[in-house]
Amino acid sequence: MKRKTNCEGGNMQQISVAIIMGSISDEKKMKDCKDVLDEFGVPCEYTVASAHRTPEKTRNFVRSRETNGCKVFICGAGAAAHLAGAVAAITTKPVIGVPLSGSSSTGINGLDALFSTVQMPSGIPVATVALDGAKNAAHLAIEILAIGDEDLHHKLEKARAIMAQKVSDADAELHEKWGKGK
Ligand code: RP5
Repeated sequence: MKRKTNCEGGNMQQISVAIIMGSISDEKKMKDCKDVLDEFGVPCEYTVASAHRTPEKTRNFVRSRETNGCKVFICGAGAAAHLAGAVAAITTKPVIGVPLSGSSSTGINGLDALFSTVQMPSGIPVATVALDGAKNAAHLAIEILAIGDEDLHHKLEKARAIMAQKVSDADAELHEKWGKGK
C-alpha cells in the first residue's frame, strides 16, 4: 500500500519540520513530538531511518526534504544515538536531537544516547533536548520557525500565558487547601 504523506493528494502543504526516528521502537516516545506540532498547526513529515542500518535512506530523506523547504530536522534515537549527528553532517538546517532512553540492555538508562547526541564536535551542532524530551524538541522547532512567522509567535505567547495561568490556579488551590497565610 502506498504510504500517504502530507505532500500527497494535490494539496501540497509546505512542510517545515521533519521528524526522523532511528527505529520503530522509538515511535511511542516520538509521537509526543508530532502531537505538539499538530497542536500548533505545524505540518510535519516523519520517517523511520537509521544512521547505521539505512544510511542511504537517511541521506536521501534529508537531502530531498531540504530541497523541498524543510527548515528544521528533529531526530530521535536511543543507544549509540548517532542519528542526529549524522543528519547534522548532511544538512546546514538546524537539527534537534532527542536522546531516547530504554533501548539499551546495559542498564545505563539512556546516558549512552544522551552523550552520543549532545557531545557533537565543534562545527556540526545538534541542539539536544532532555532525555525523552520529544515535546521540547517540537517546542524548540516551533520557536525557530516563529522567528519568521508572526502567527506562530502569537500562538507561542498564548501557550505560555496558558501555562502561567495554570501555575497561578495551582497556587490559589494550594493556598485554599493549606489555609491562607498559615
Ligand atoms: C537506535 O537503536 C534506535 O533509535 C533505537 O532507539 C535503538 C534500538 O533499536 P531497535 O533495536 O529497537 O530497532 O538505532
